[in-house]
Amino acid sequence: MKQALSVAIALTIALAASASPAATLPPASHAYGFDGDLADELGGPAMAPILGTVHATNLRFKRGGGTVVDGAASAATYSVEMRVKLAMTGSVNSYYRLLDFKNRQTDNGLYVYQNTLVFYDQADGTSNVFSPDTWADVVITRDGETSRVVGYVDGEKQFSFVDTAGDAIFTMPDGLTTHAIFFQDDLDYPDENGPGNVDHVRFFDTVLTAADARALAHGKLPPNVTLK
Ligand SMILES: [Ca+2]
Ligand SMILES: [Ca+2]
Repeated sequence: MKQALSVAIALTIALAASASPAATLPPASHAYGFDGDLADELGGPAMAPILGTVHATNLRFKRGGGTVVDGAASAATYSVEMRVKLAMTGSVNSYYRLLDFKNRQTDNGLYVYQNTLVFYDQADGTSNVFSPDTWADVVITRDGETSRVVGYVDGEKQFSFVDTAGDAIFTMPDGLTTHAIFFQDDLDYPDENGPGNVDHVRFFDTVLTAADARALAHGKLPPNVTLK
């Protein structure tokens, strides 16, 4: 009886937890856990590392390297989440590329600069949210209807701007697929990058909310994702 009661209590607690109004994340469109391989958990195109090696739980890339995927991002309306650790982020007066949208043809894009999330040359985030060699959860969203781009670090909003220039629209170099390049810098104003690790990258075809970004930063998984 005592055992039956405890089972009943456990069931009640479980039901209460599942019925709580916690944020429900939208499903990811592509998910890369880098847990020993480069596959998209959701069956899409695989990542292709550049000067990078996949380890048991993450991908490690050298200075000048990163990882690239074609056909995973939707061009103008999307969210991208990445959990990243850069060896150096603010110790020198330099930019560190996080994401390139234009097939390396422009200096514009998403960087860390002096421990701050920056969308060059549109918007700067809060100072000193990154630390060298420390994991951070970065989310960028773009709404194709309003052109609004929002950036988050560890669930906190960093910047918001209207991307009338289209700097955050993923280009289609072959006219067919989008091209997302992580950590490797452009050819226009190059070499703004450094070594680091990426634990996972997730794409969404929707605009995540601040609550979604916070949930991801706290380790909540999208409903169709299992790899962290
Ligand atoms: Ca650059
Ligand atoms: Ca991982």
